Amino acid sequence: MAEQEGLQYGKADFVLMDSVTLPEFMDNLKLRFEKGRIYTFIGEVVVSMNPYKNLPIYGKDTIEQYKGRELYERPPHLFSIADAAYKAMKRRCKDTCIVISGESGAGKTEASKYIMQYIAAITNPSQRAEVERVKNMLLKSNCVLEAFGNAKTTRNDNSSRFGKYMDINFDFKGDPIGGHISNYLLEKSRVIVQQLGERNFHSFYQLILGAPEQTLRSLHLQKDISSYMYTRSIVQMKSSVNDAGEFKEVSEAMKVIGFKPEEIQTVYKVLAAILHLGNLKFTLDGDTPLIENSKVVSVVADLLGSKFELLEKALLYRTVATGRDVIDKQHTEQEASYGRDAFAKAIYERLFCWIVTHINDVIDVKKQDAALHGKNTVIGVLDIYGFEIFDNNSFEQFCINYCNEKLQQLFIQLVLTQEQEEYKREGIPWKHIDYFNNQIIVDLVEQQHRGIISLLDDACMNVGKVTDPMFLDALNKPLGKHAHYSSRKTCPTDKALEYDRDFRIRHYAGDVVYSVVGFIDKNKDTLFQDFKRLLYNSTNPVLKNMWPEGKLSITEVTKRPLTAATLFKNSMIALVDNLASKEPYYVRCIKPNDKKSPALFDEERCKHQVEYLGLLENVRVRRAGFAYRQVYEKFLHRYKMISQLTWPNHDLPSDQIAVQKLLTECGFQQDAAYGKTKVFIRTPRTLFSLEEKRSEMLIRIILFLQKMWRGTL
Ligand code: AD9
Ligand code: MG
Repeated sequence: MAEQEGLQYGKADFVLMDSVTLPEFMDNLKLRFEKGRIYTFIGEVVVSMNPYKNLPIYGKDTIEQYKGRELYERPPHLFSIADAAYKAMKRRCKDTCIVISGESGAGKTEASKYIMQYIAAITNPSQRAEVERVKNMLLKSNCVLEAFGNAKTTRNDNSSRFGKYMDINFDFKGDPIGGHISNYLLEKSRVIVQQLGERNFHSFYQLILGAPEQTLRSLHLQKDISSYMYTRSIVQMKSSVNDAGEFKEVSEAMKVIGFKPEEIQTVYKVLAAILHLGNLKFTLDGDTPLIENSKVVSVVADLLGSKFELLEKALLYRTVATGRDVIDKQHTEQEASYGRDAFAKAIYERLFCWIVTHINDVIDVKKQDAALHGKNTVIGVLDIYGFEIFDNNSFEQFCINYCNEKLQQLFIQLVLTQEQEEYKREGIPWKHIDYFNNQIIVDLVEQQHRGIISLLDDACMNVGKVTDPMFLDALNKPLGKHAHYSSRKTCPTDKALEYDRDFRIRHYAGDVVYSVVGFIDKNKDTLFQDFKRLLYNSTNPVLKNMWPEGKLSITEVTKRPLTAATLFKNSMIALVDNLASKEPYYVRCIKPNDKKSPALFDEERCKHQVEYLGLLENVRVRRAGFAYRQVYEKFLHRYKMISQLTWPNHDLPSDQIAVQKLLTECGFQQDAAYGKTKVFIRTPRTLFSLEEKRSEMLIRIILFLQKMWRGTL
C-alpha cells in the first residue's frame, strides 16, 4: 500500500477505502484533487487527474525521492510507475510497457513526457556521451512530433492527432541506447478543414508566425494566417501559446536530431506548398474546369521542384489505362477540387511519416550495436489519442474510438479477466467480480465479413457506385439488431439520428453518433497516380525520396491498396499483441472538467469516467486479490535461506508444504494463500519484509563463507 501522507489528503490507494462504493471512490478522488494530490494508486495502477495548472512535483528533488524506491514506499506518482517499470526491466530483464489511457485532454501526453523525463534523469550516472546523445534525441523528438502531429481541438489546445508508441531500448547496465517510434493514423483531413473553434496542425502557424522574413519571402508566404484558406478559421488561443517561439524551438530540435539544412528547407517548402494549394481555385469554362489563379500553380510547382505545366496537368487531368491504351481524362470541377485536397493531405501525411522515419534512423539501435550491448530490454510508452465525442463525428473519430475500445479490452484482459481466471485455475477461493466486457463492441467494428470495417471495405470495392447512404443501408442489414449499433432506420423513434446519414455506436465510454458522410472517400483514400509521379520526378532529391511509388507508370499500378480503416485495424491488432507481450503498467487519466479549470471538480463528468474506465471493478479485483504470486519452486529458490527448515534444502513432502512452513515461521500465514502450483501473497509489505530478511541472510552467509575461506572460523 502507498505511504500515507496524513488523512487530510484522503487515501493514497483506493484499495484502502472503507467500503468499495462509487460515492466513497468519488469523495476520495475529489478530496485529493482539491488538495493538489492528483495521483492515487489502485495497487499498481496510477489514477491521474489533470490539474490544469503547473505543480512543483516534477523537479530534481522529487525524482531523487522516487529513484529506486518500491512502489508503496512513496506517495503515488507517475514516477512510481516509471520506476517500477524500470526496475522490472533492469532487475528481471523483462520488457515492460506503460499504457496511458483516458479521454481527450485528460493528460496522457503530459504524463508520457514526465515519464520519459524521469527515465532520462535516473539513467546514465556515469554520463557516457553516447547515452546522453540518445536521451537528448528521445526528449527532443517530442517537440518535433507535437508540432507536426498536434492541433487545437475543442477538447484540448494541444491535442495529439496521431497515435504514438515509443520503445526505449536499454543495455545491460540499464542505460538507454536507442528507441523506436511507431506512429498511428494521423488525422490528415485537418489539413484541409477544421471544425468550428479548432485549428490546423501547429506547424503551419509556427511557420507563418515564426519564420524569419527572408525565409517567408523565399516561400512566397505572408506573415498573416488569415491569408490562407487552410489556416484562416478564427480561433481564440491561450496567451501561453507562442507559435513564433515554438518555431525556433522546433527548428533547433530538428537540427539536434540531425535533419540537414536542405531537409529542413524541404519541410518548410512542403508546408508552404500546402498553404498555397489551399488558395488554388477552379473555375468553369462551360463544363471544363480551369485554374482561376495560375500564379499559385507556379508558386507550388516551384516549391515542389516541379514544372508549371506538369502540375497544372496533374490538377486538371488524370491518366487512366483502358485496356492497352493510356489516356488523359479531364476532371470535373468536383474531381479537380477533390484531387487538390487529396494532394494537400497526402503530402502532409507523407511529410509526417518521413519525419518519424528520420527520427527513427537516428535513434534506432543498429544491429551491430545491439550485439555490442548484449541483451537489450525495452520499456514502451503508449500515448495515443483519447476517446472523442464531438458535435460532428466522422471517420477519424470512428477510428480513434475503436482504438480506445481495443486498449480498454487489453486492460480488461490483463487486469480484470486474467487475474480472476488464475485464482479459479489455482483453486483459490474467489467470488467473481462482474464488469462490462467491451469485446462485443470491438467485434462489432473489426469482425471479418460482418464488422463495420469489413462492410465499409465492401462499399469501397464498387468505386463510384456506392454512396454514403447506401453504405448506411448495407450496415443496417447485418447490424440492425445489434445492441451496440443503431441508425434512424433501425430505430425509427430515435430523433437524435438523421434519417439517411447517421449511425450510433454504444461505446464503452458513451454513445457516439457518427455521420457517414465522407466515410467511403476517407477509407478509399485515393491519391491520383499523376501526383505521385509528379513528386517522384521532383528536382528536389529529398521530396523525390519521399515518393518512391511515383516510379510506377499507370499500367504498372495494378494492386488495389489496403483501405485506411483496414490498415488502421491491422496496426491496432499488432499494437495490442505487442503490448500484451510485455509486462504492462497502467496510468488511467481523468479530466476533471470541460472548462480547463484547475479549480473545478465536475462530479458528473468525473463519475462517468470512473465508471467507464472500470476503476471500481479494478479496486474490487485488487482488494480481493493478491499483489504477488509465484510457483512454489521458484519462491523457495529465492527465499529458502530465510528458514532453517528450508536451507539449504528441505526434506518435507512437497515444495508447497515447505513454503507454508517458511511463511508460518515468519508470521505471514494470514497474508498468504496456497494454490495448486503457486503461492499467493496479498500485500506488497509482506514481500518487502521477505526481501529484507533475504538480504540480511545473504550478508550473513557471505560473511560466514569469507571467514571459512580465511580459516578464521
Ligand atoms: V488528447 O487525447 O492528445 O487530445 P491528452 O494527451 O490526454 O489529450 P494532454 O496531455 O495534452 O491531454 O493535456 C491537456 C492539457 O492539460 C495540457 O496541455 C496541459 O495544459 C494540461 N495538463 C495535463 N496534465 C498536466 C499536468 N500534469 N500538469 C499541468 C497538465 N498541466
Ligand atoms: Mg495527447
